[in-house]
Amino acid sequence: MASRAESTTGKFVPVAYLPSSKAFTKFIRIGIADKNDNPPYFDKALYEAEVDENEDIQHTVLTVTAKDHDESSRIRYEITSGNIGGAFAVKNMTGAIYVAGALDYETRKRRL
Ligand SMILES: [Ca+2]
Ligand SMILES: [Ca+2]
Repeated sequence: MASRAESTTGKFVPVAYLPSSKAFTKFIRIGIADKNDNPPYFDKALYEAEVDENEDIQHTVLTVTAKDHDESSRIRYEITSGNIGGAFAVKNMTGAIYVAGALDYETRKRRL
């Protein structure tokens, strides 16, 4: 019988051979890597928040959260449209949307 040992690299390697035969057993461990083949999705179809027009810059309005079925996905957030005047910004790692510029109710009533 061949015995086995786990090497430091995580592969099983044969450590003993049958003395009277050239036959031996190899142990191979196969890891399945998760390919990034699923698109991320938000946990809600619509996020709503109210923000006062006098709110401080950097004030977090709400935090959006996206998920992904792939283990290998790293999600980054950005605002791609609708952010006229740069009134809002998002922290790309956390999805926290915060006030980035002066808000004026009369001119930016329907911006997000
Ligand atoms: Ca996958
Ligand atoms: Ca993905």
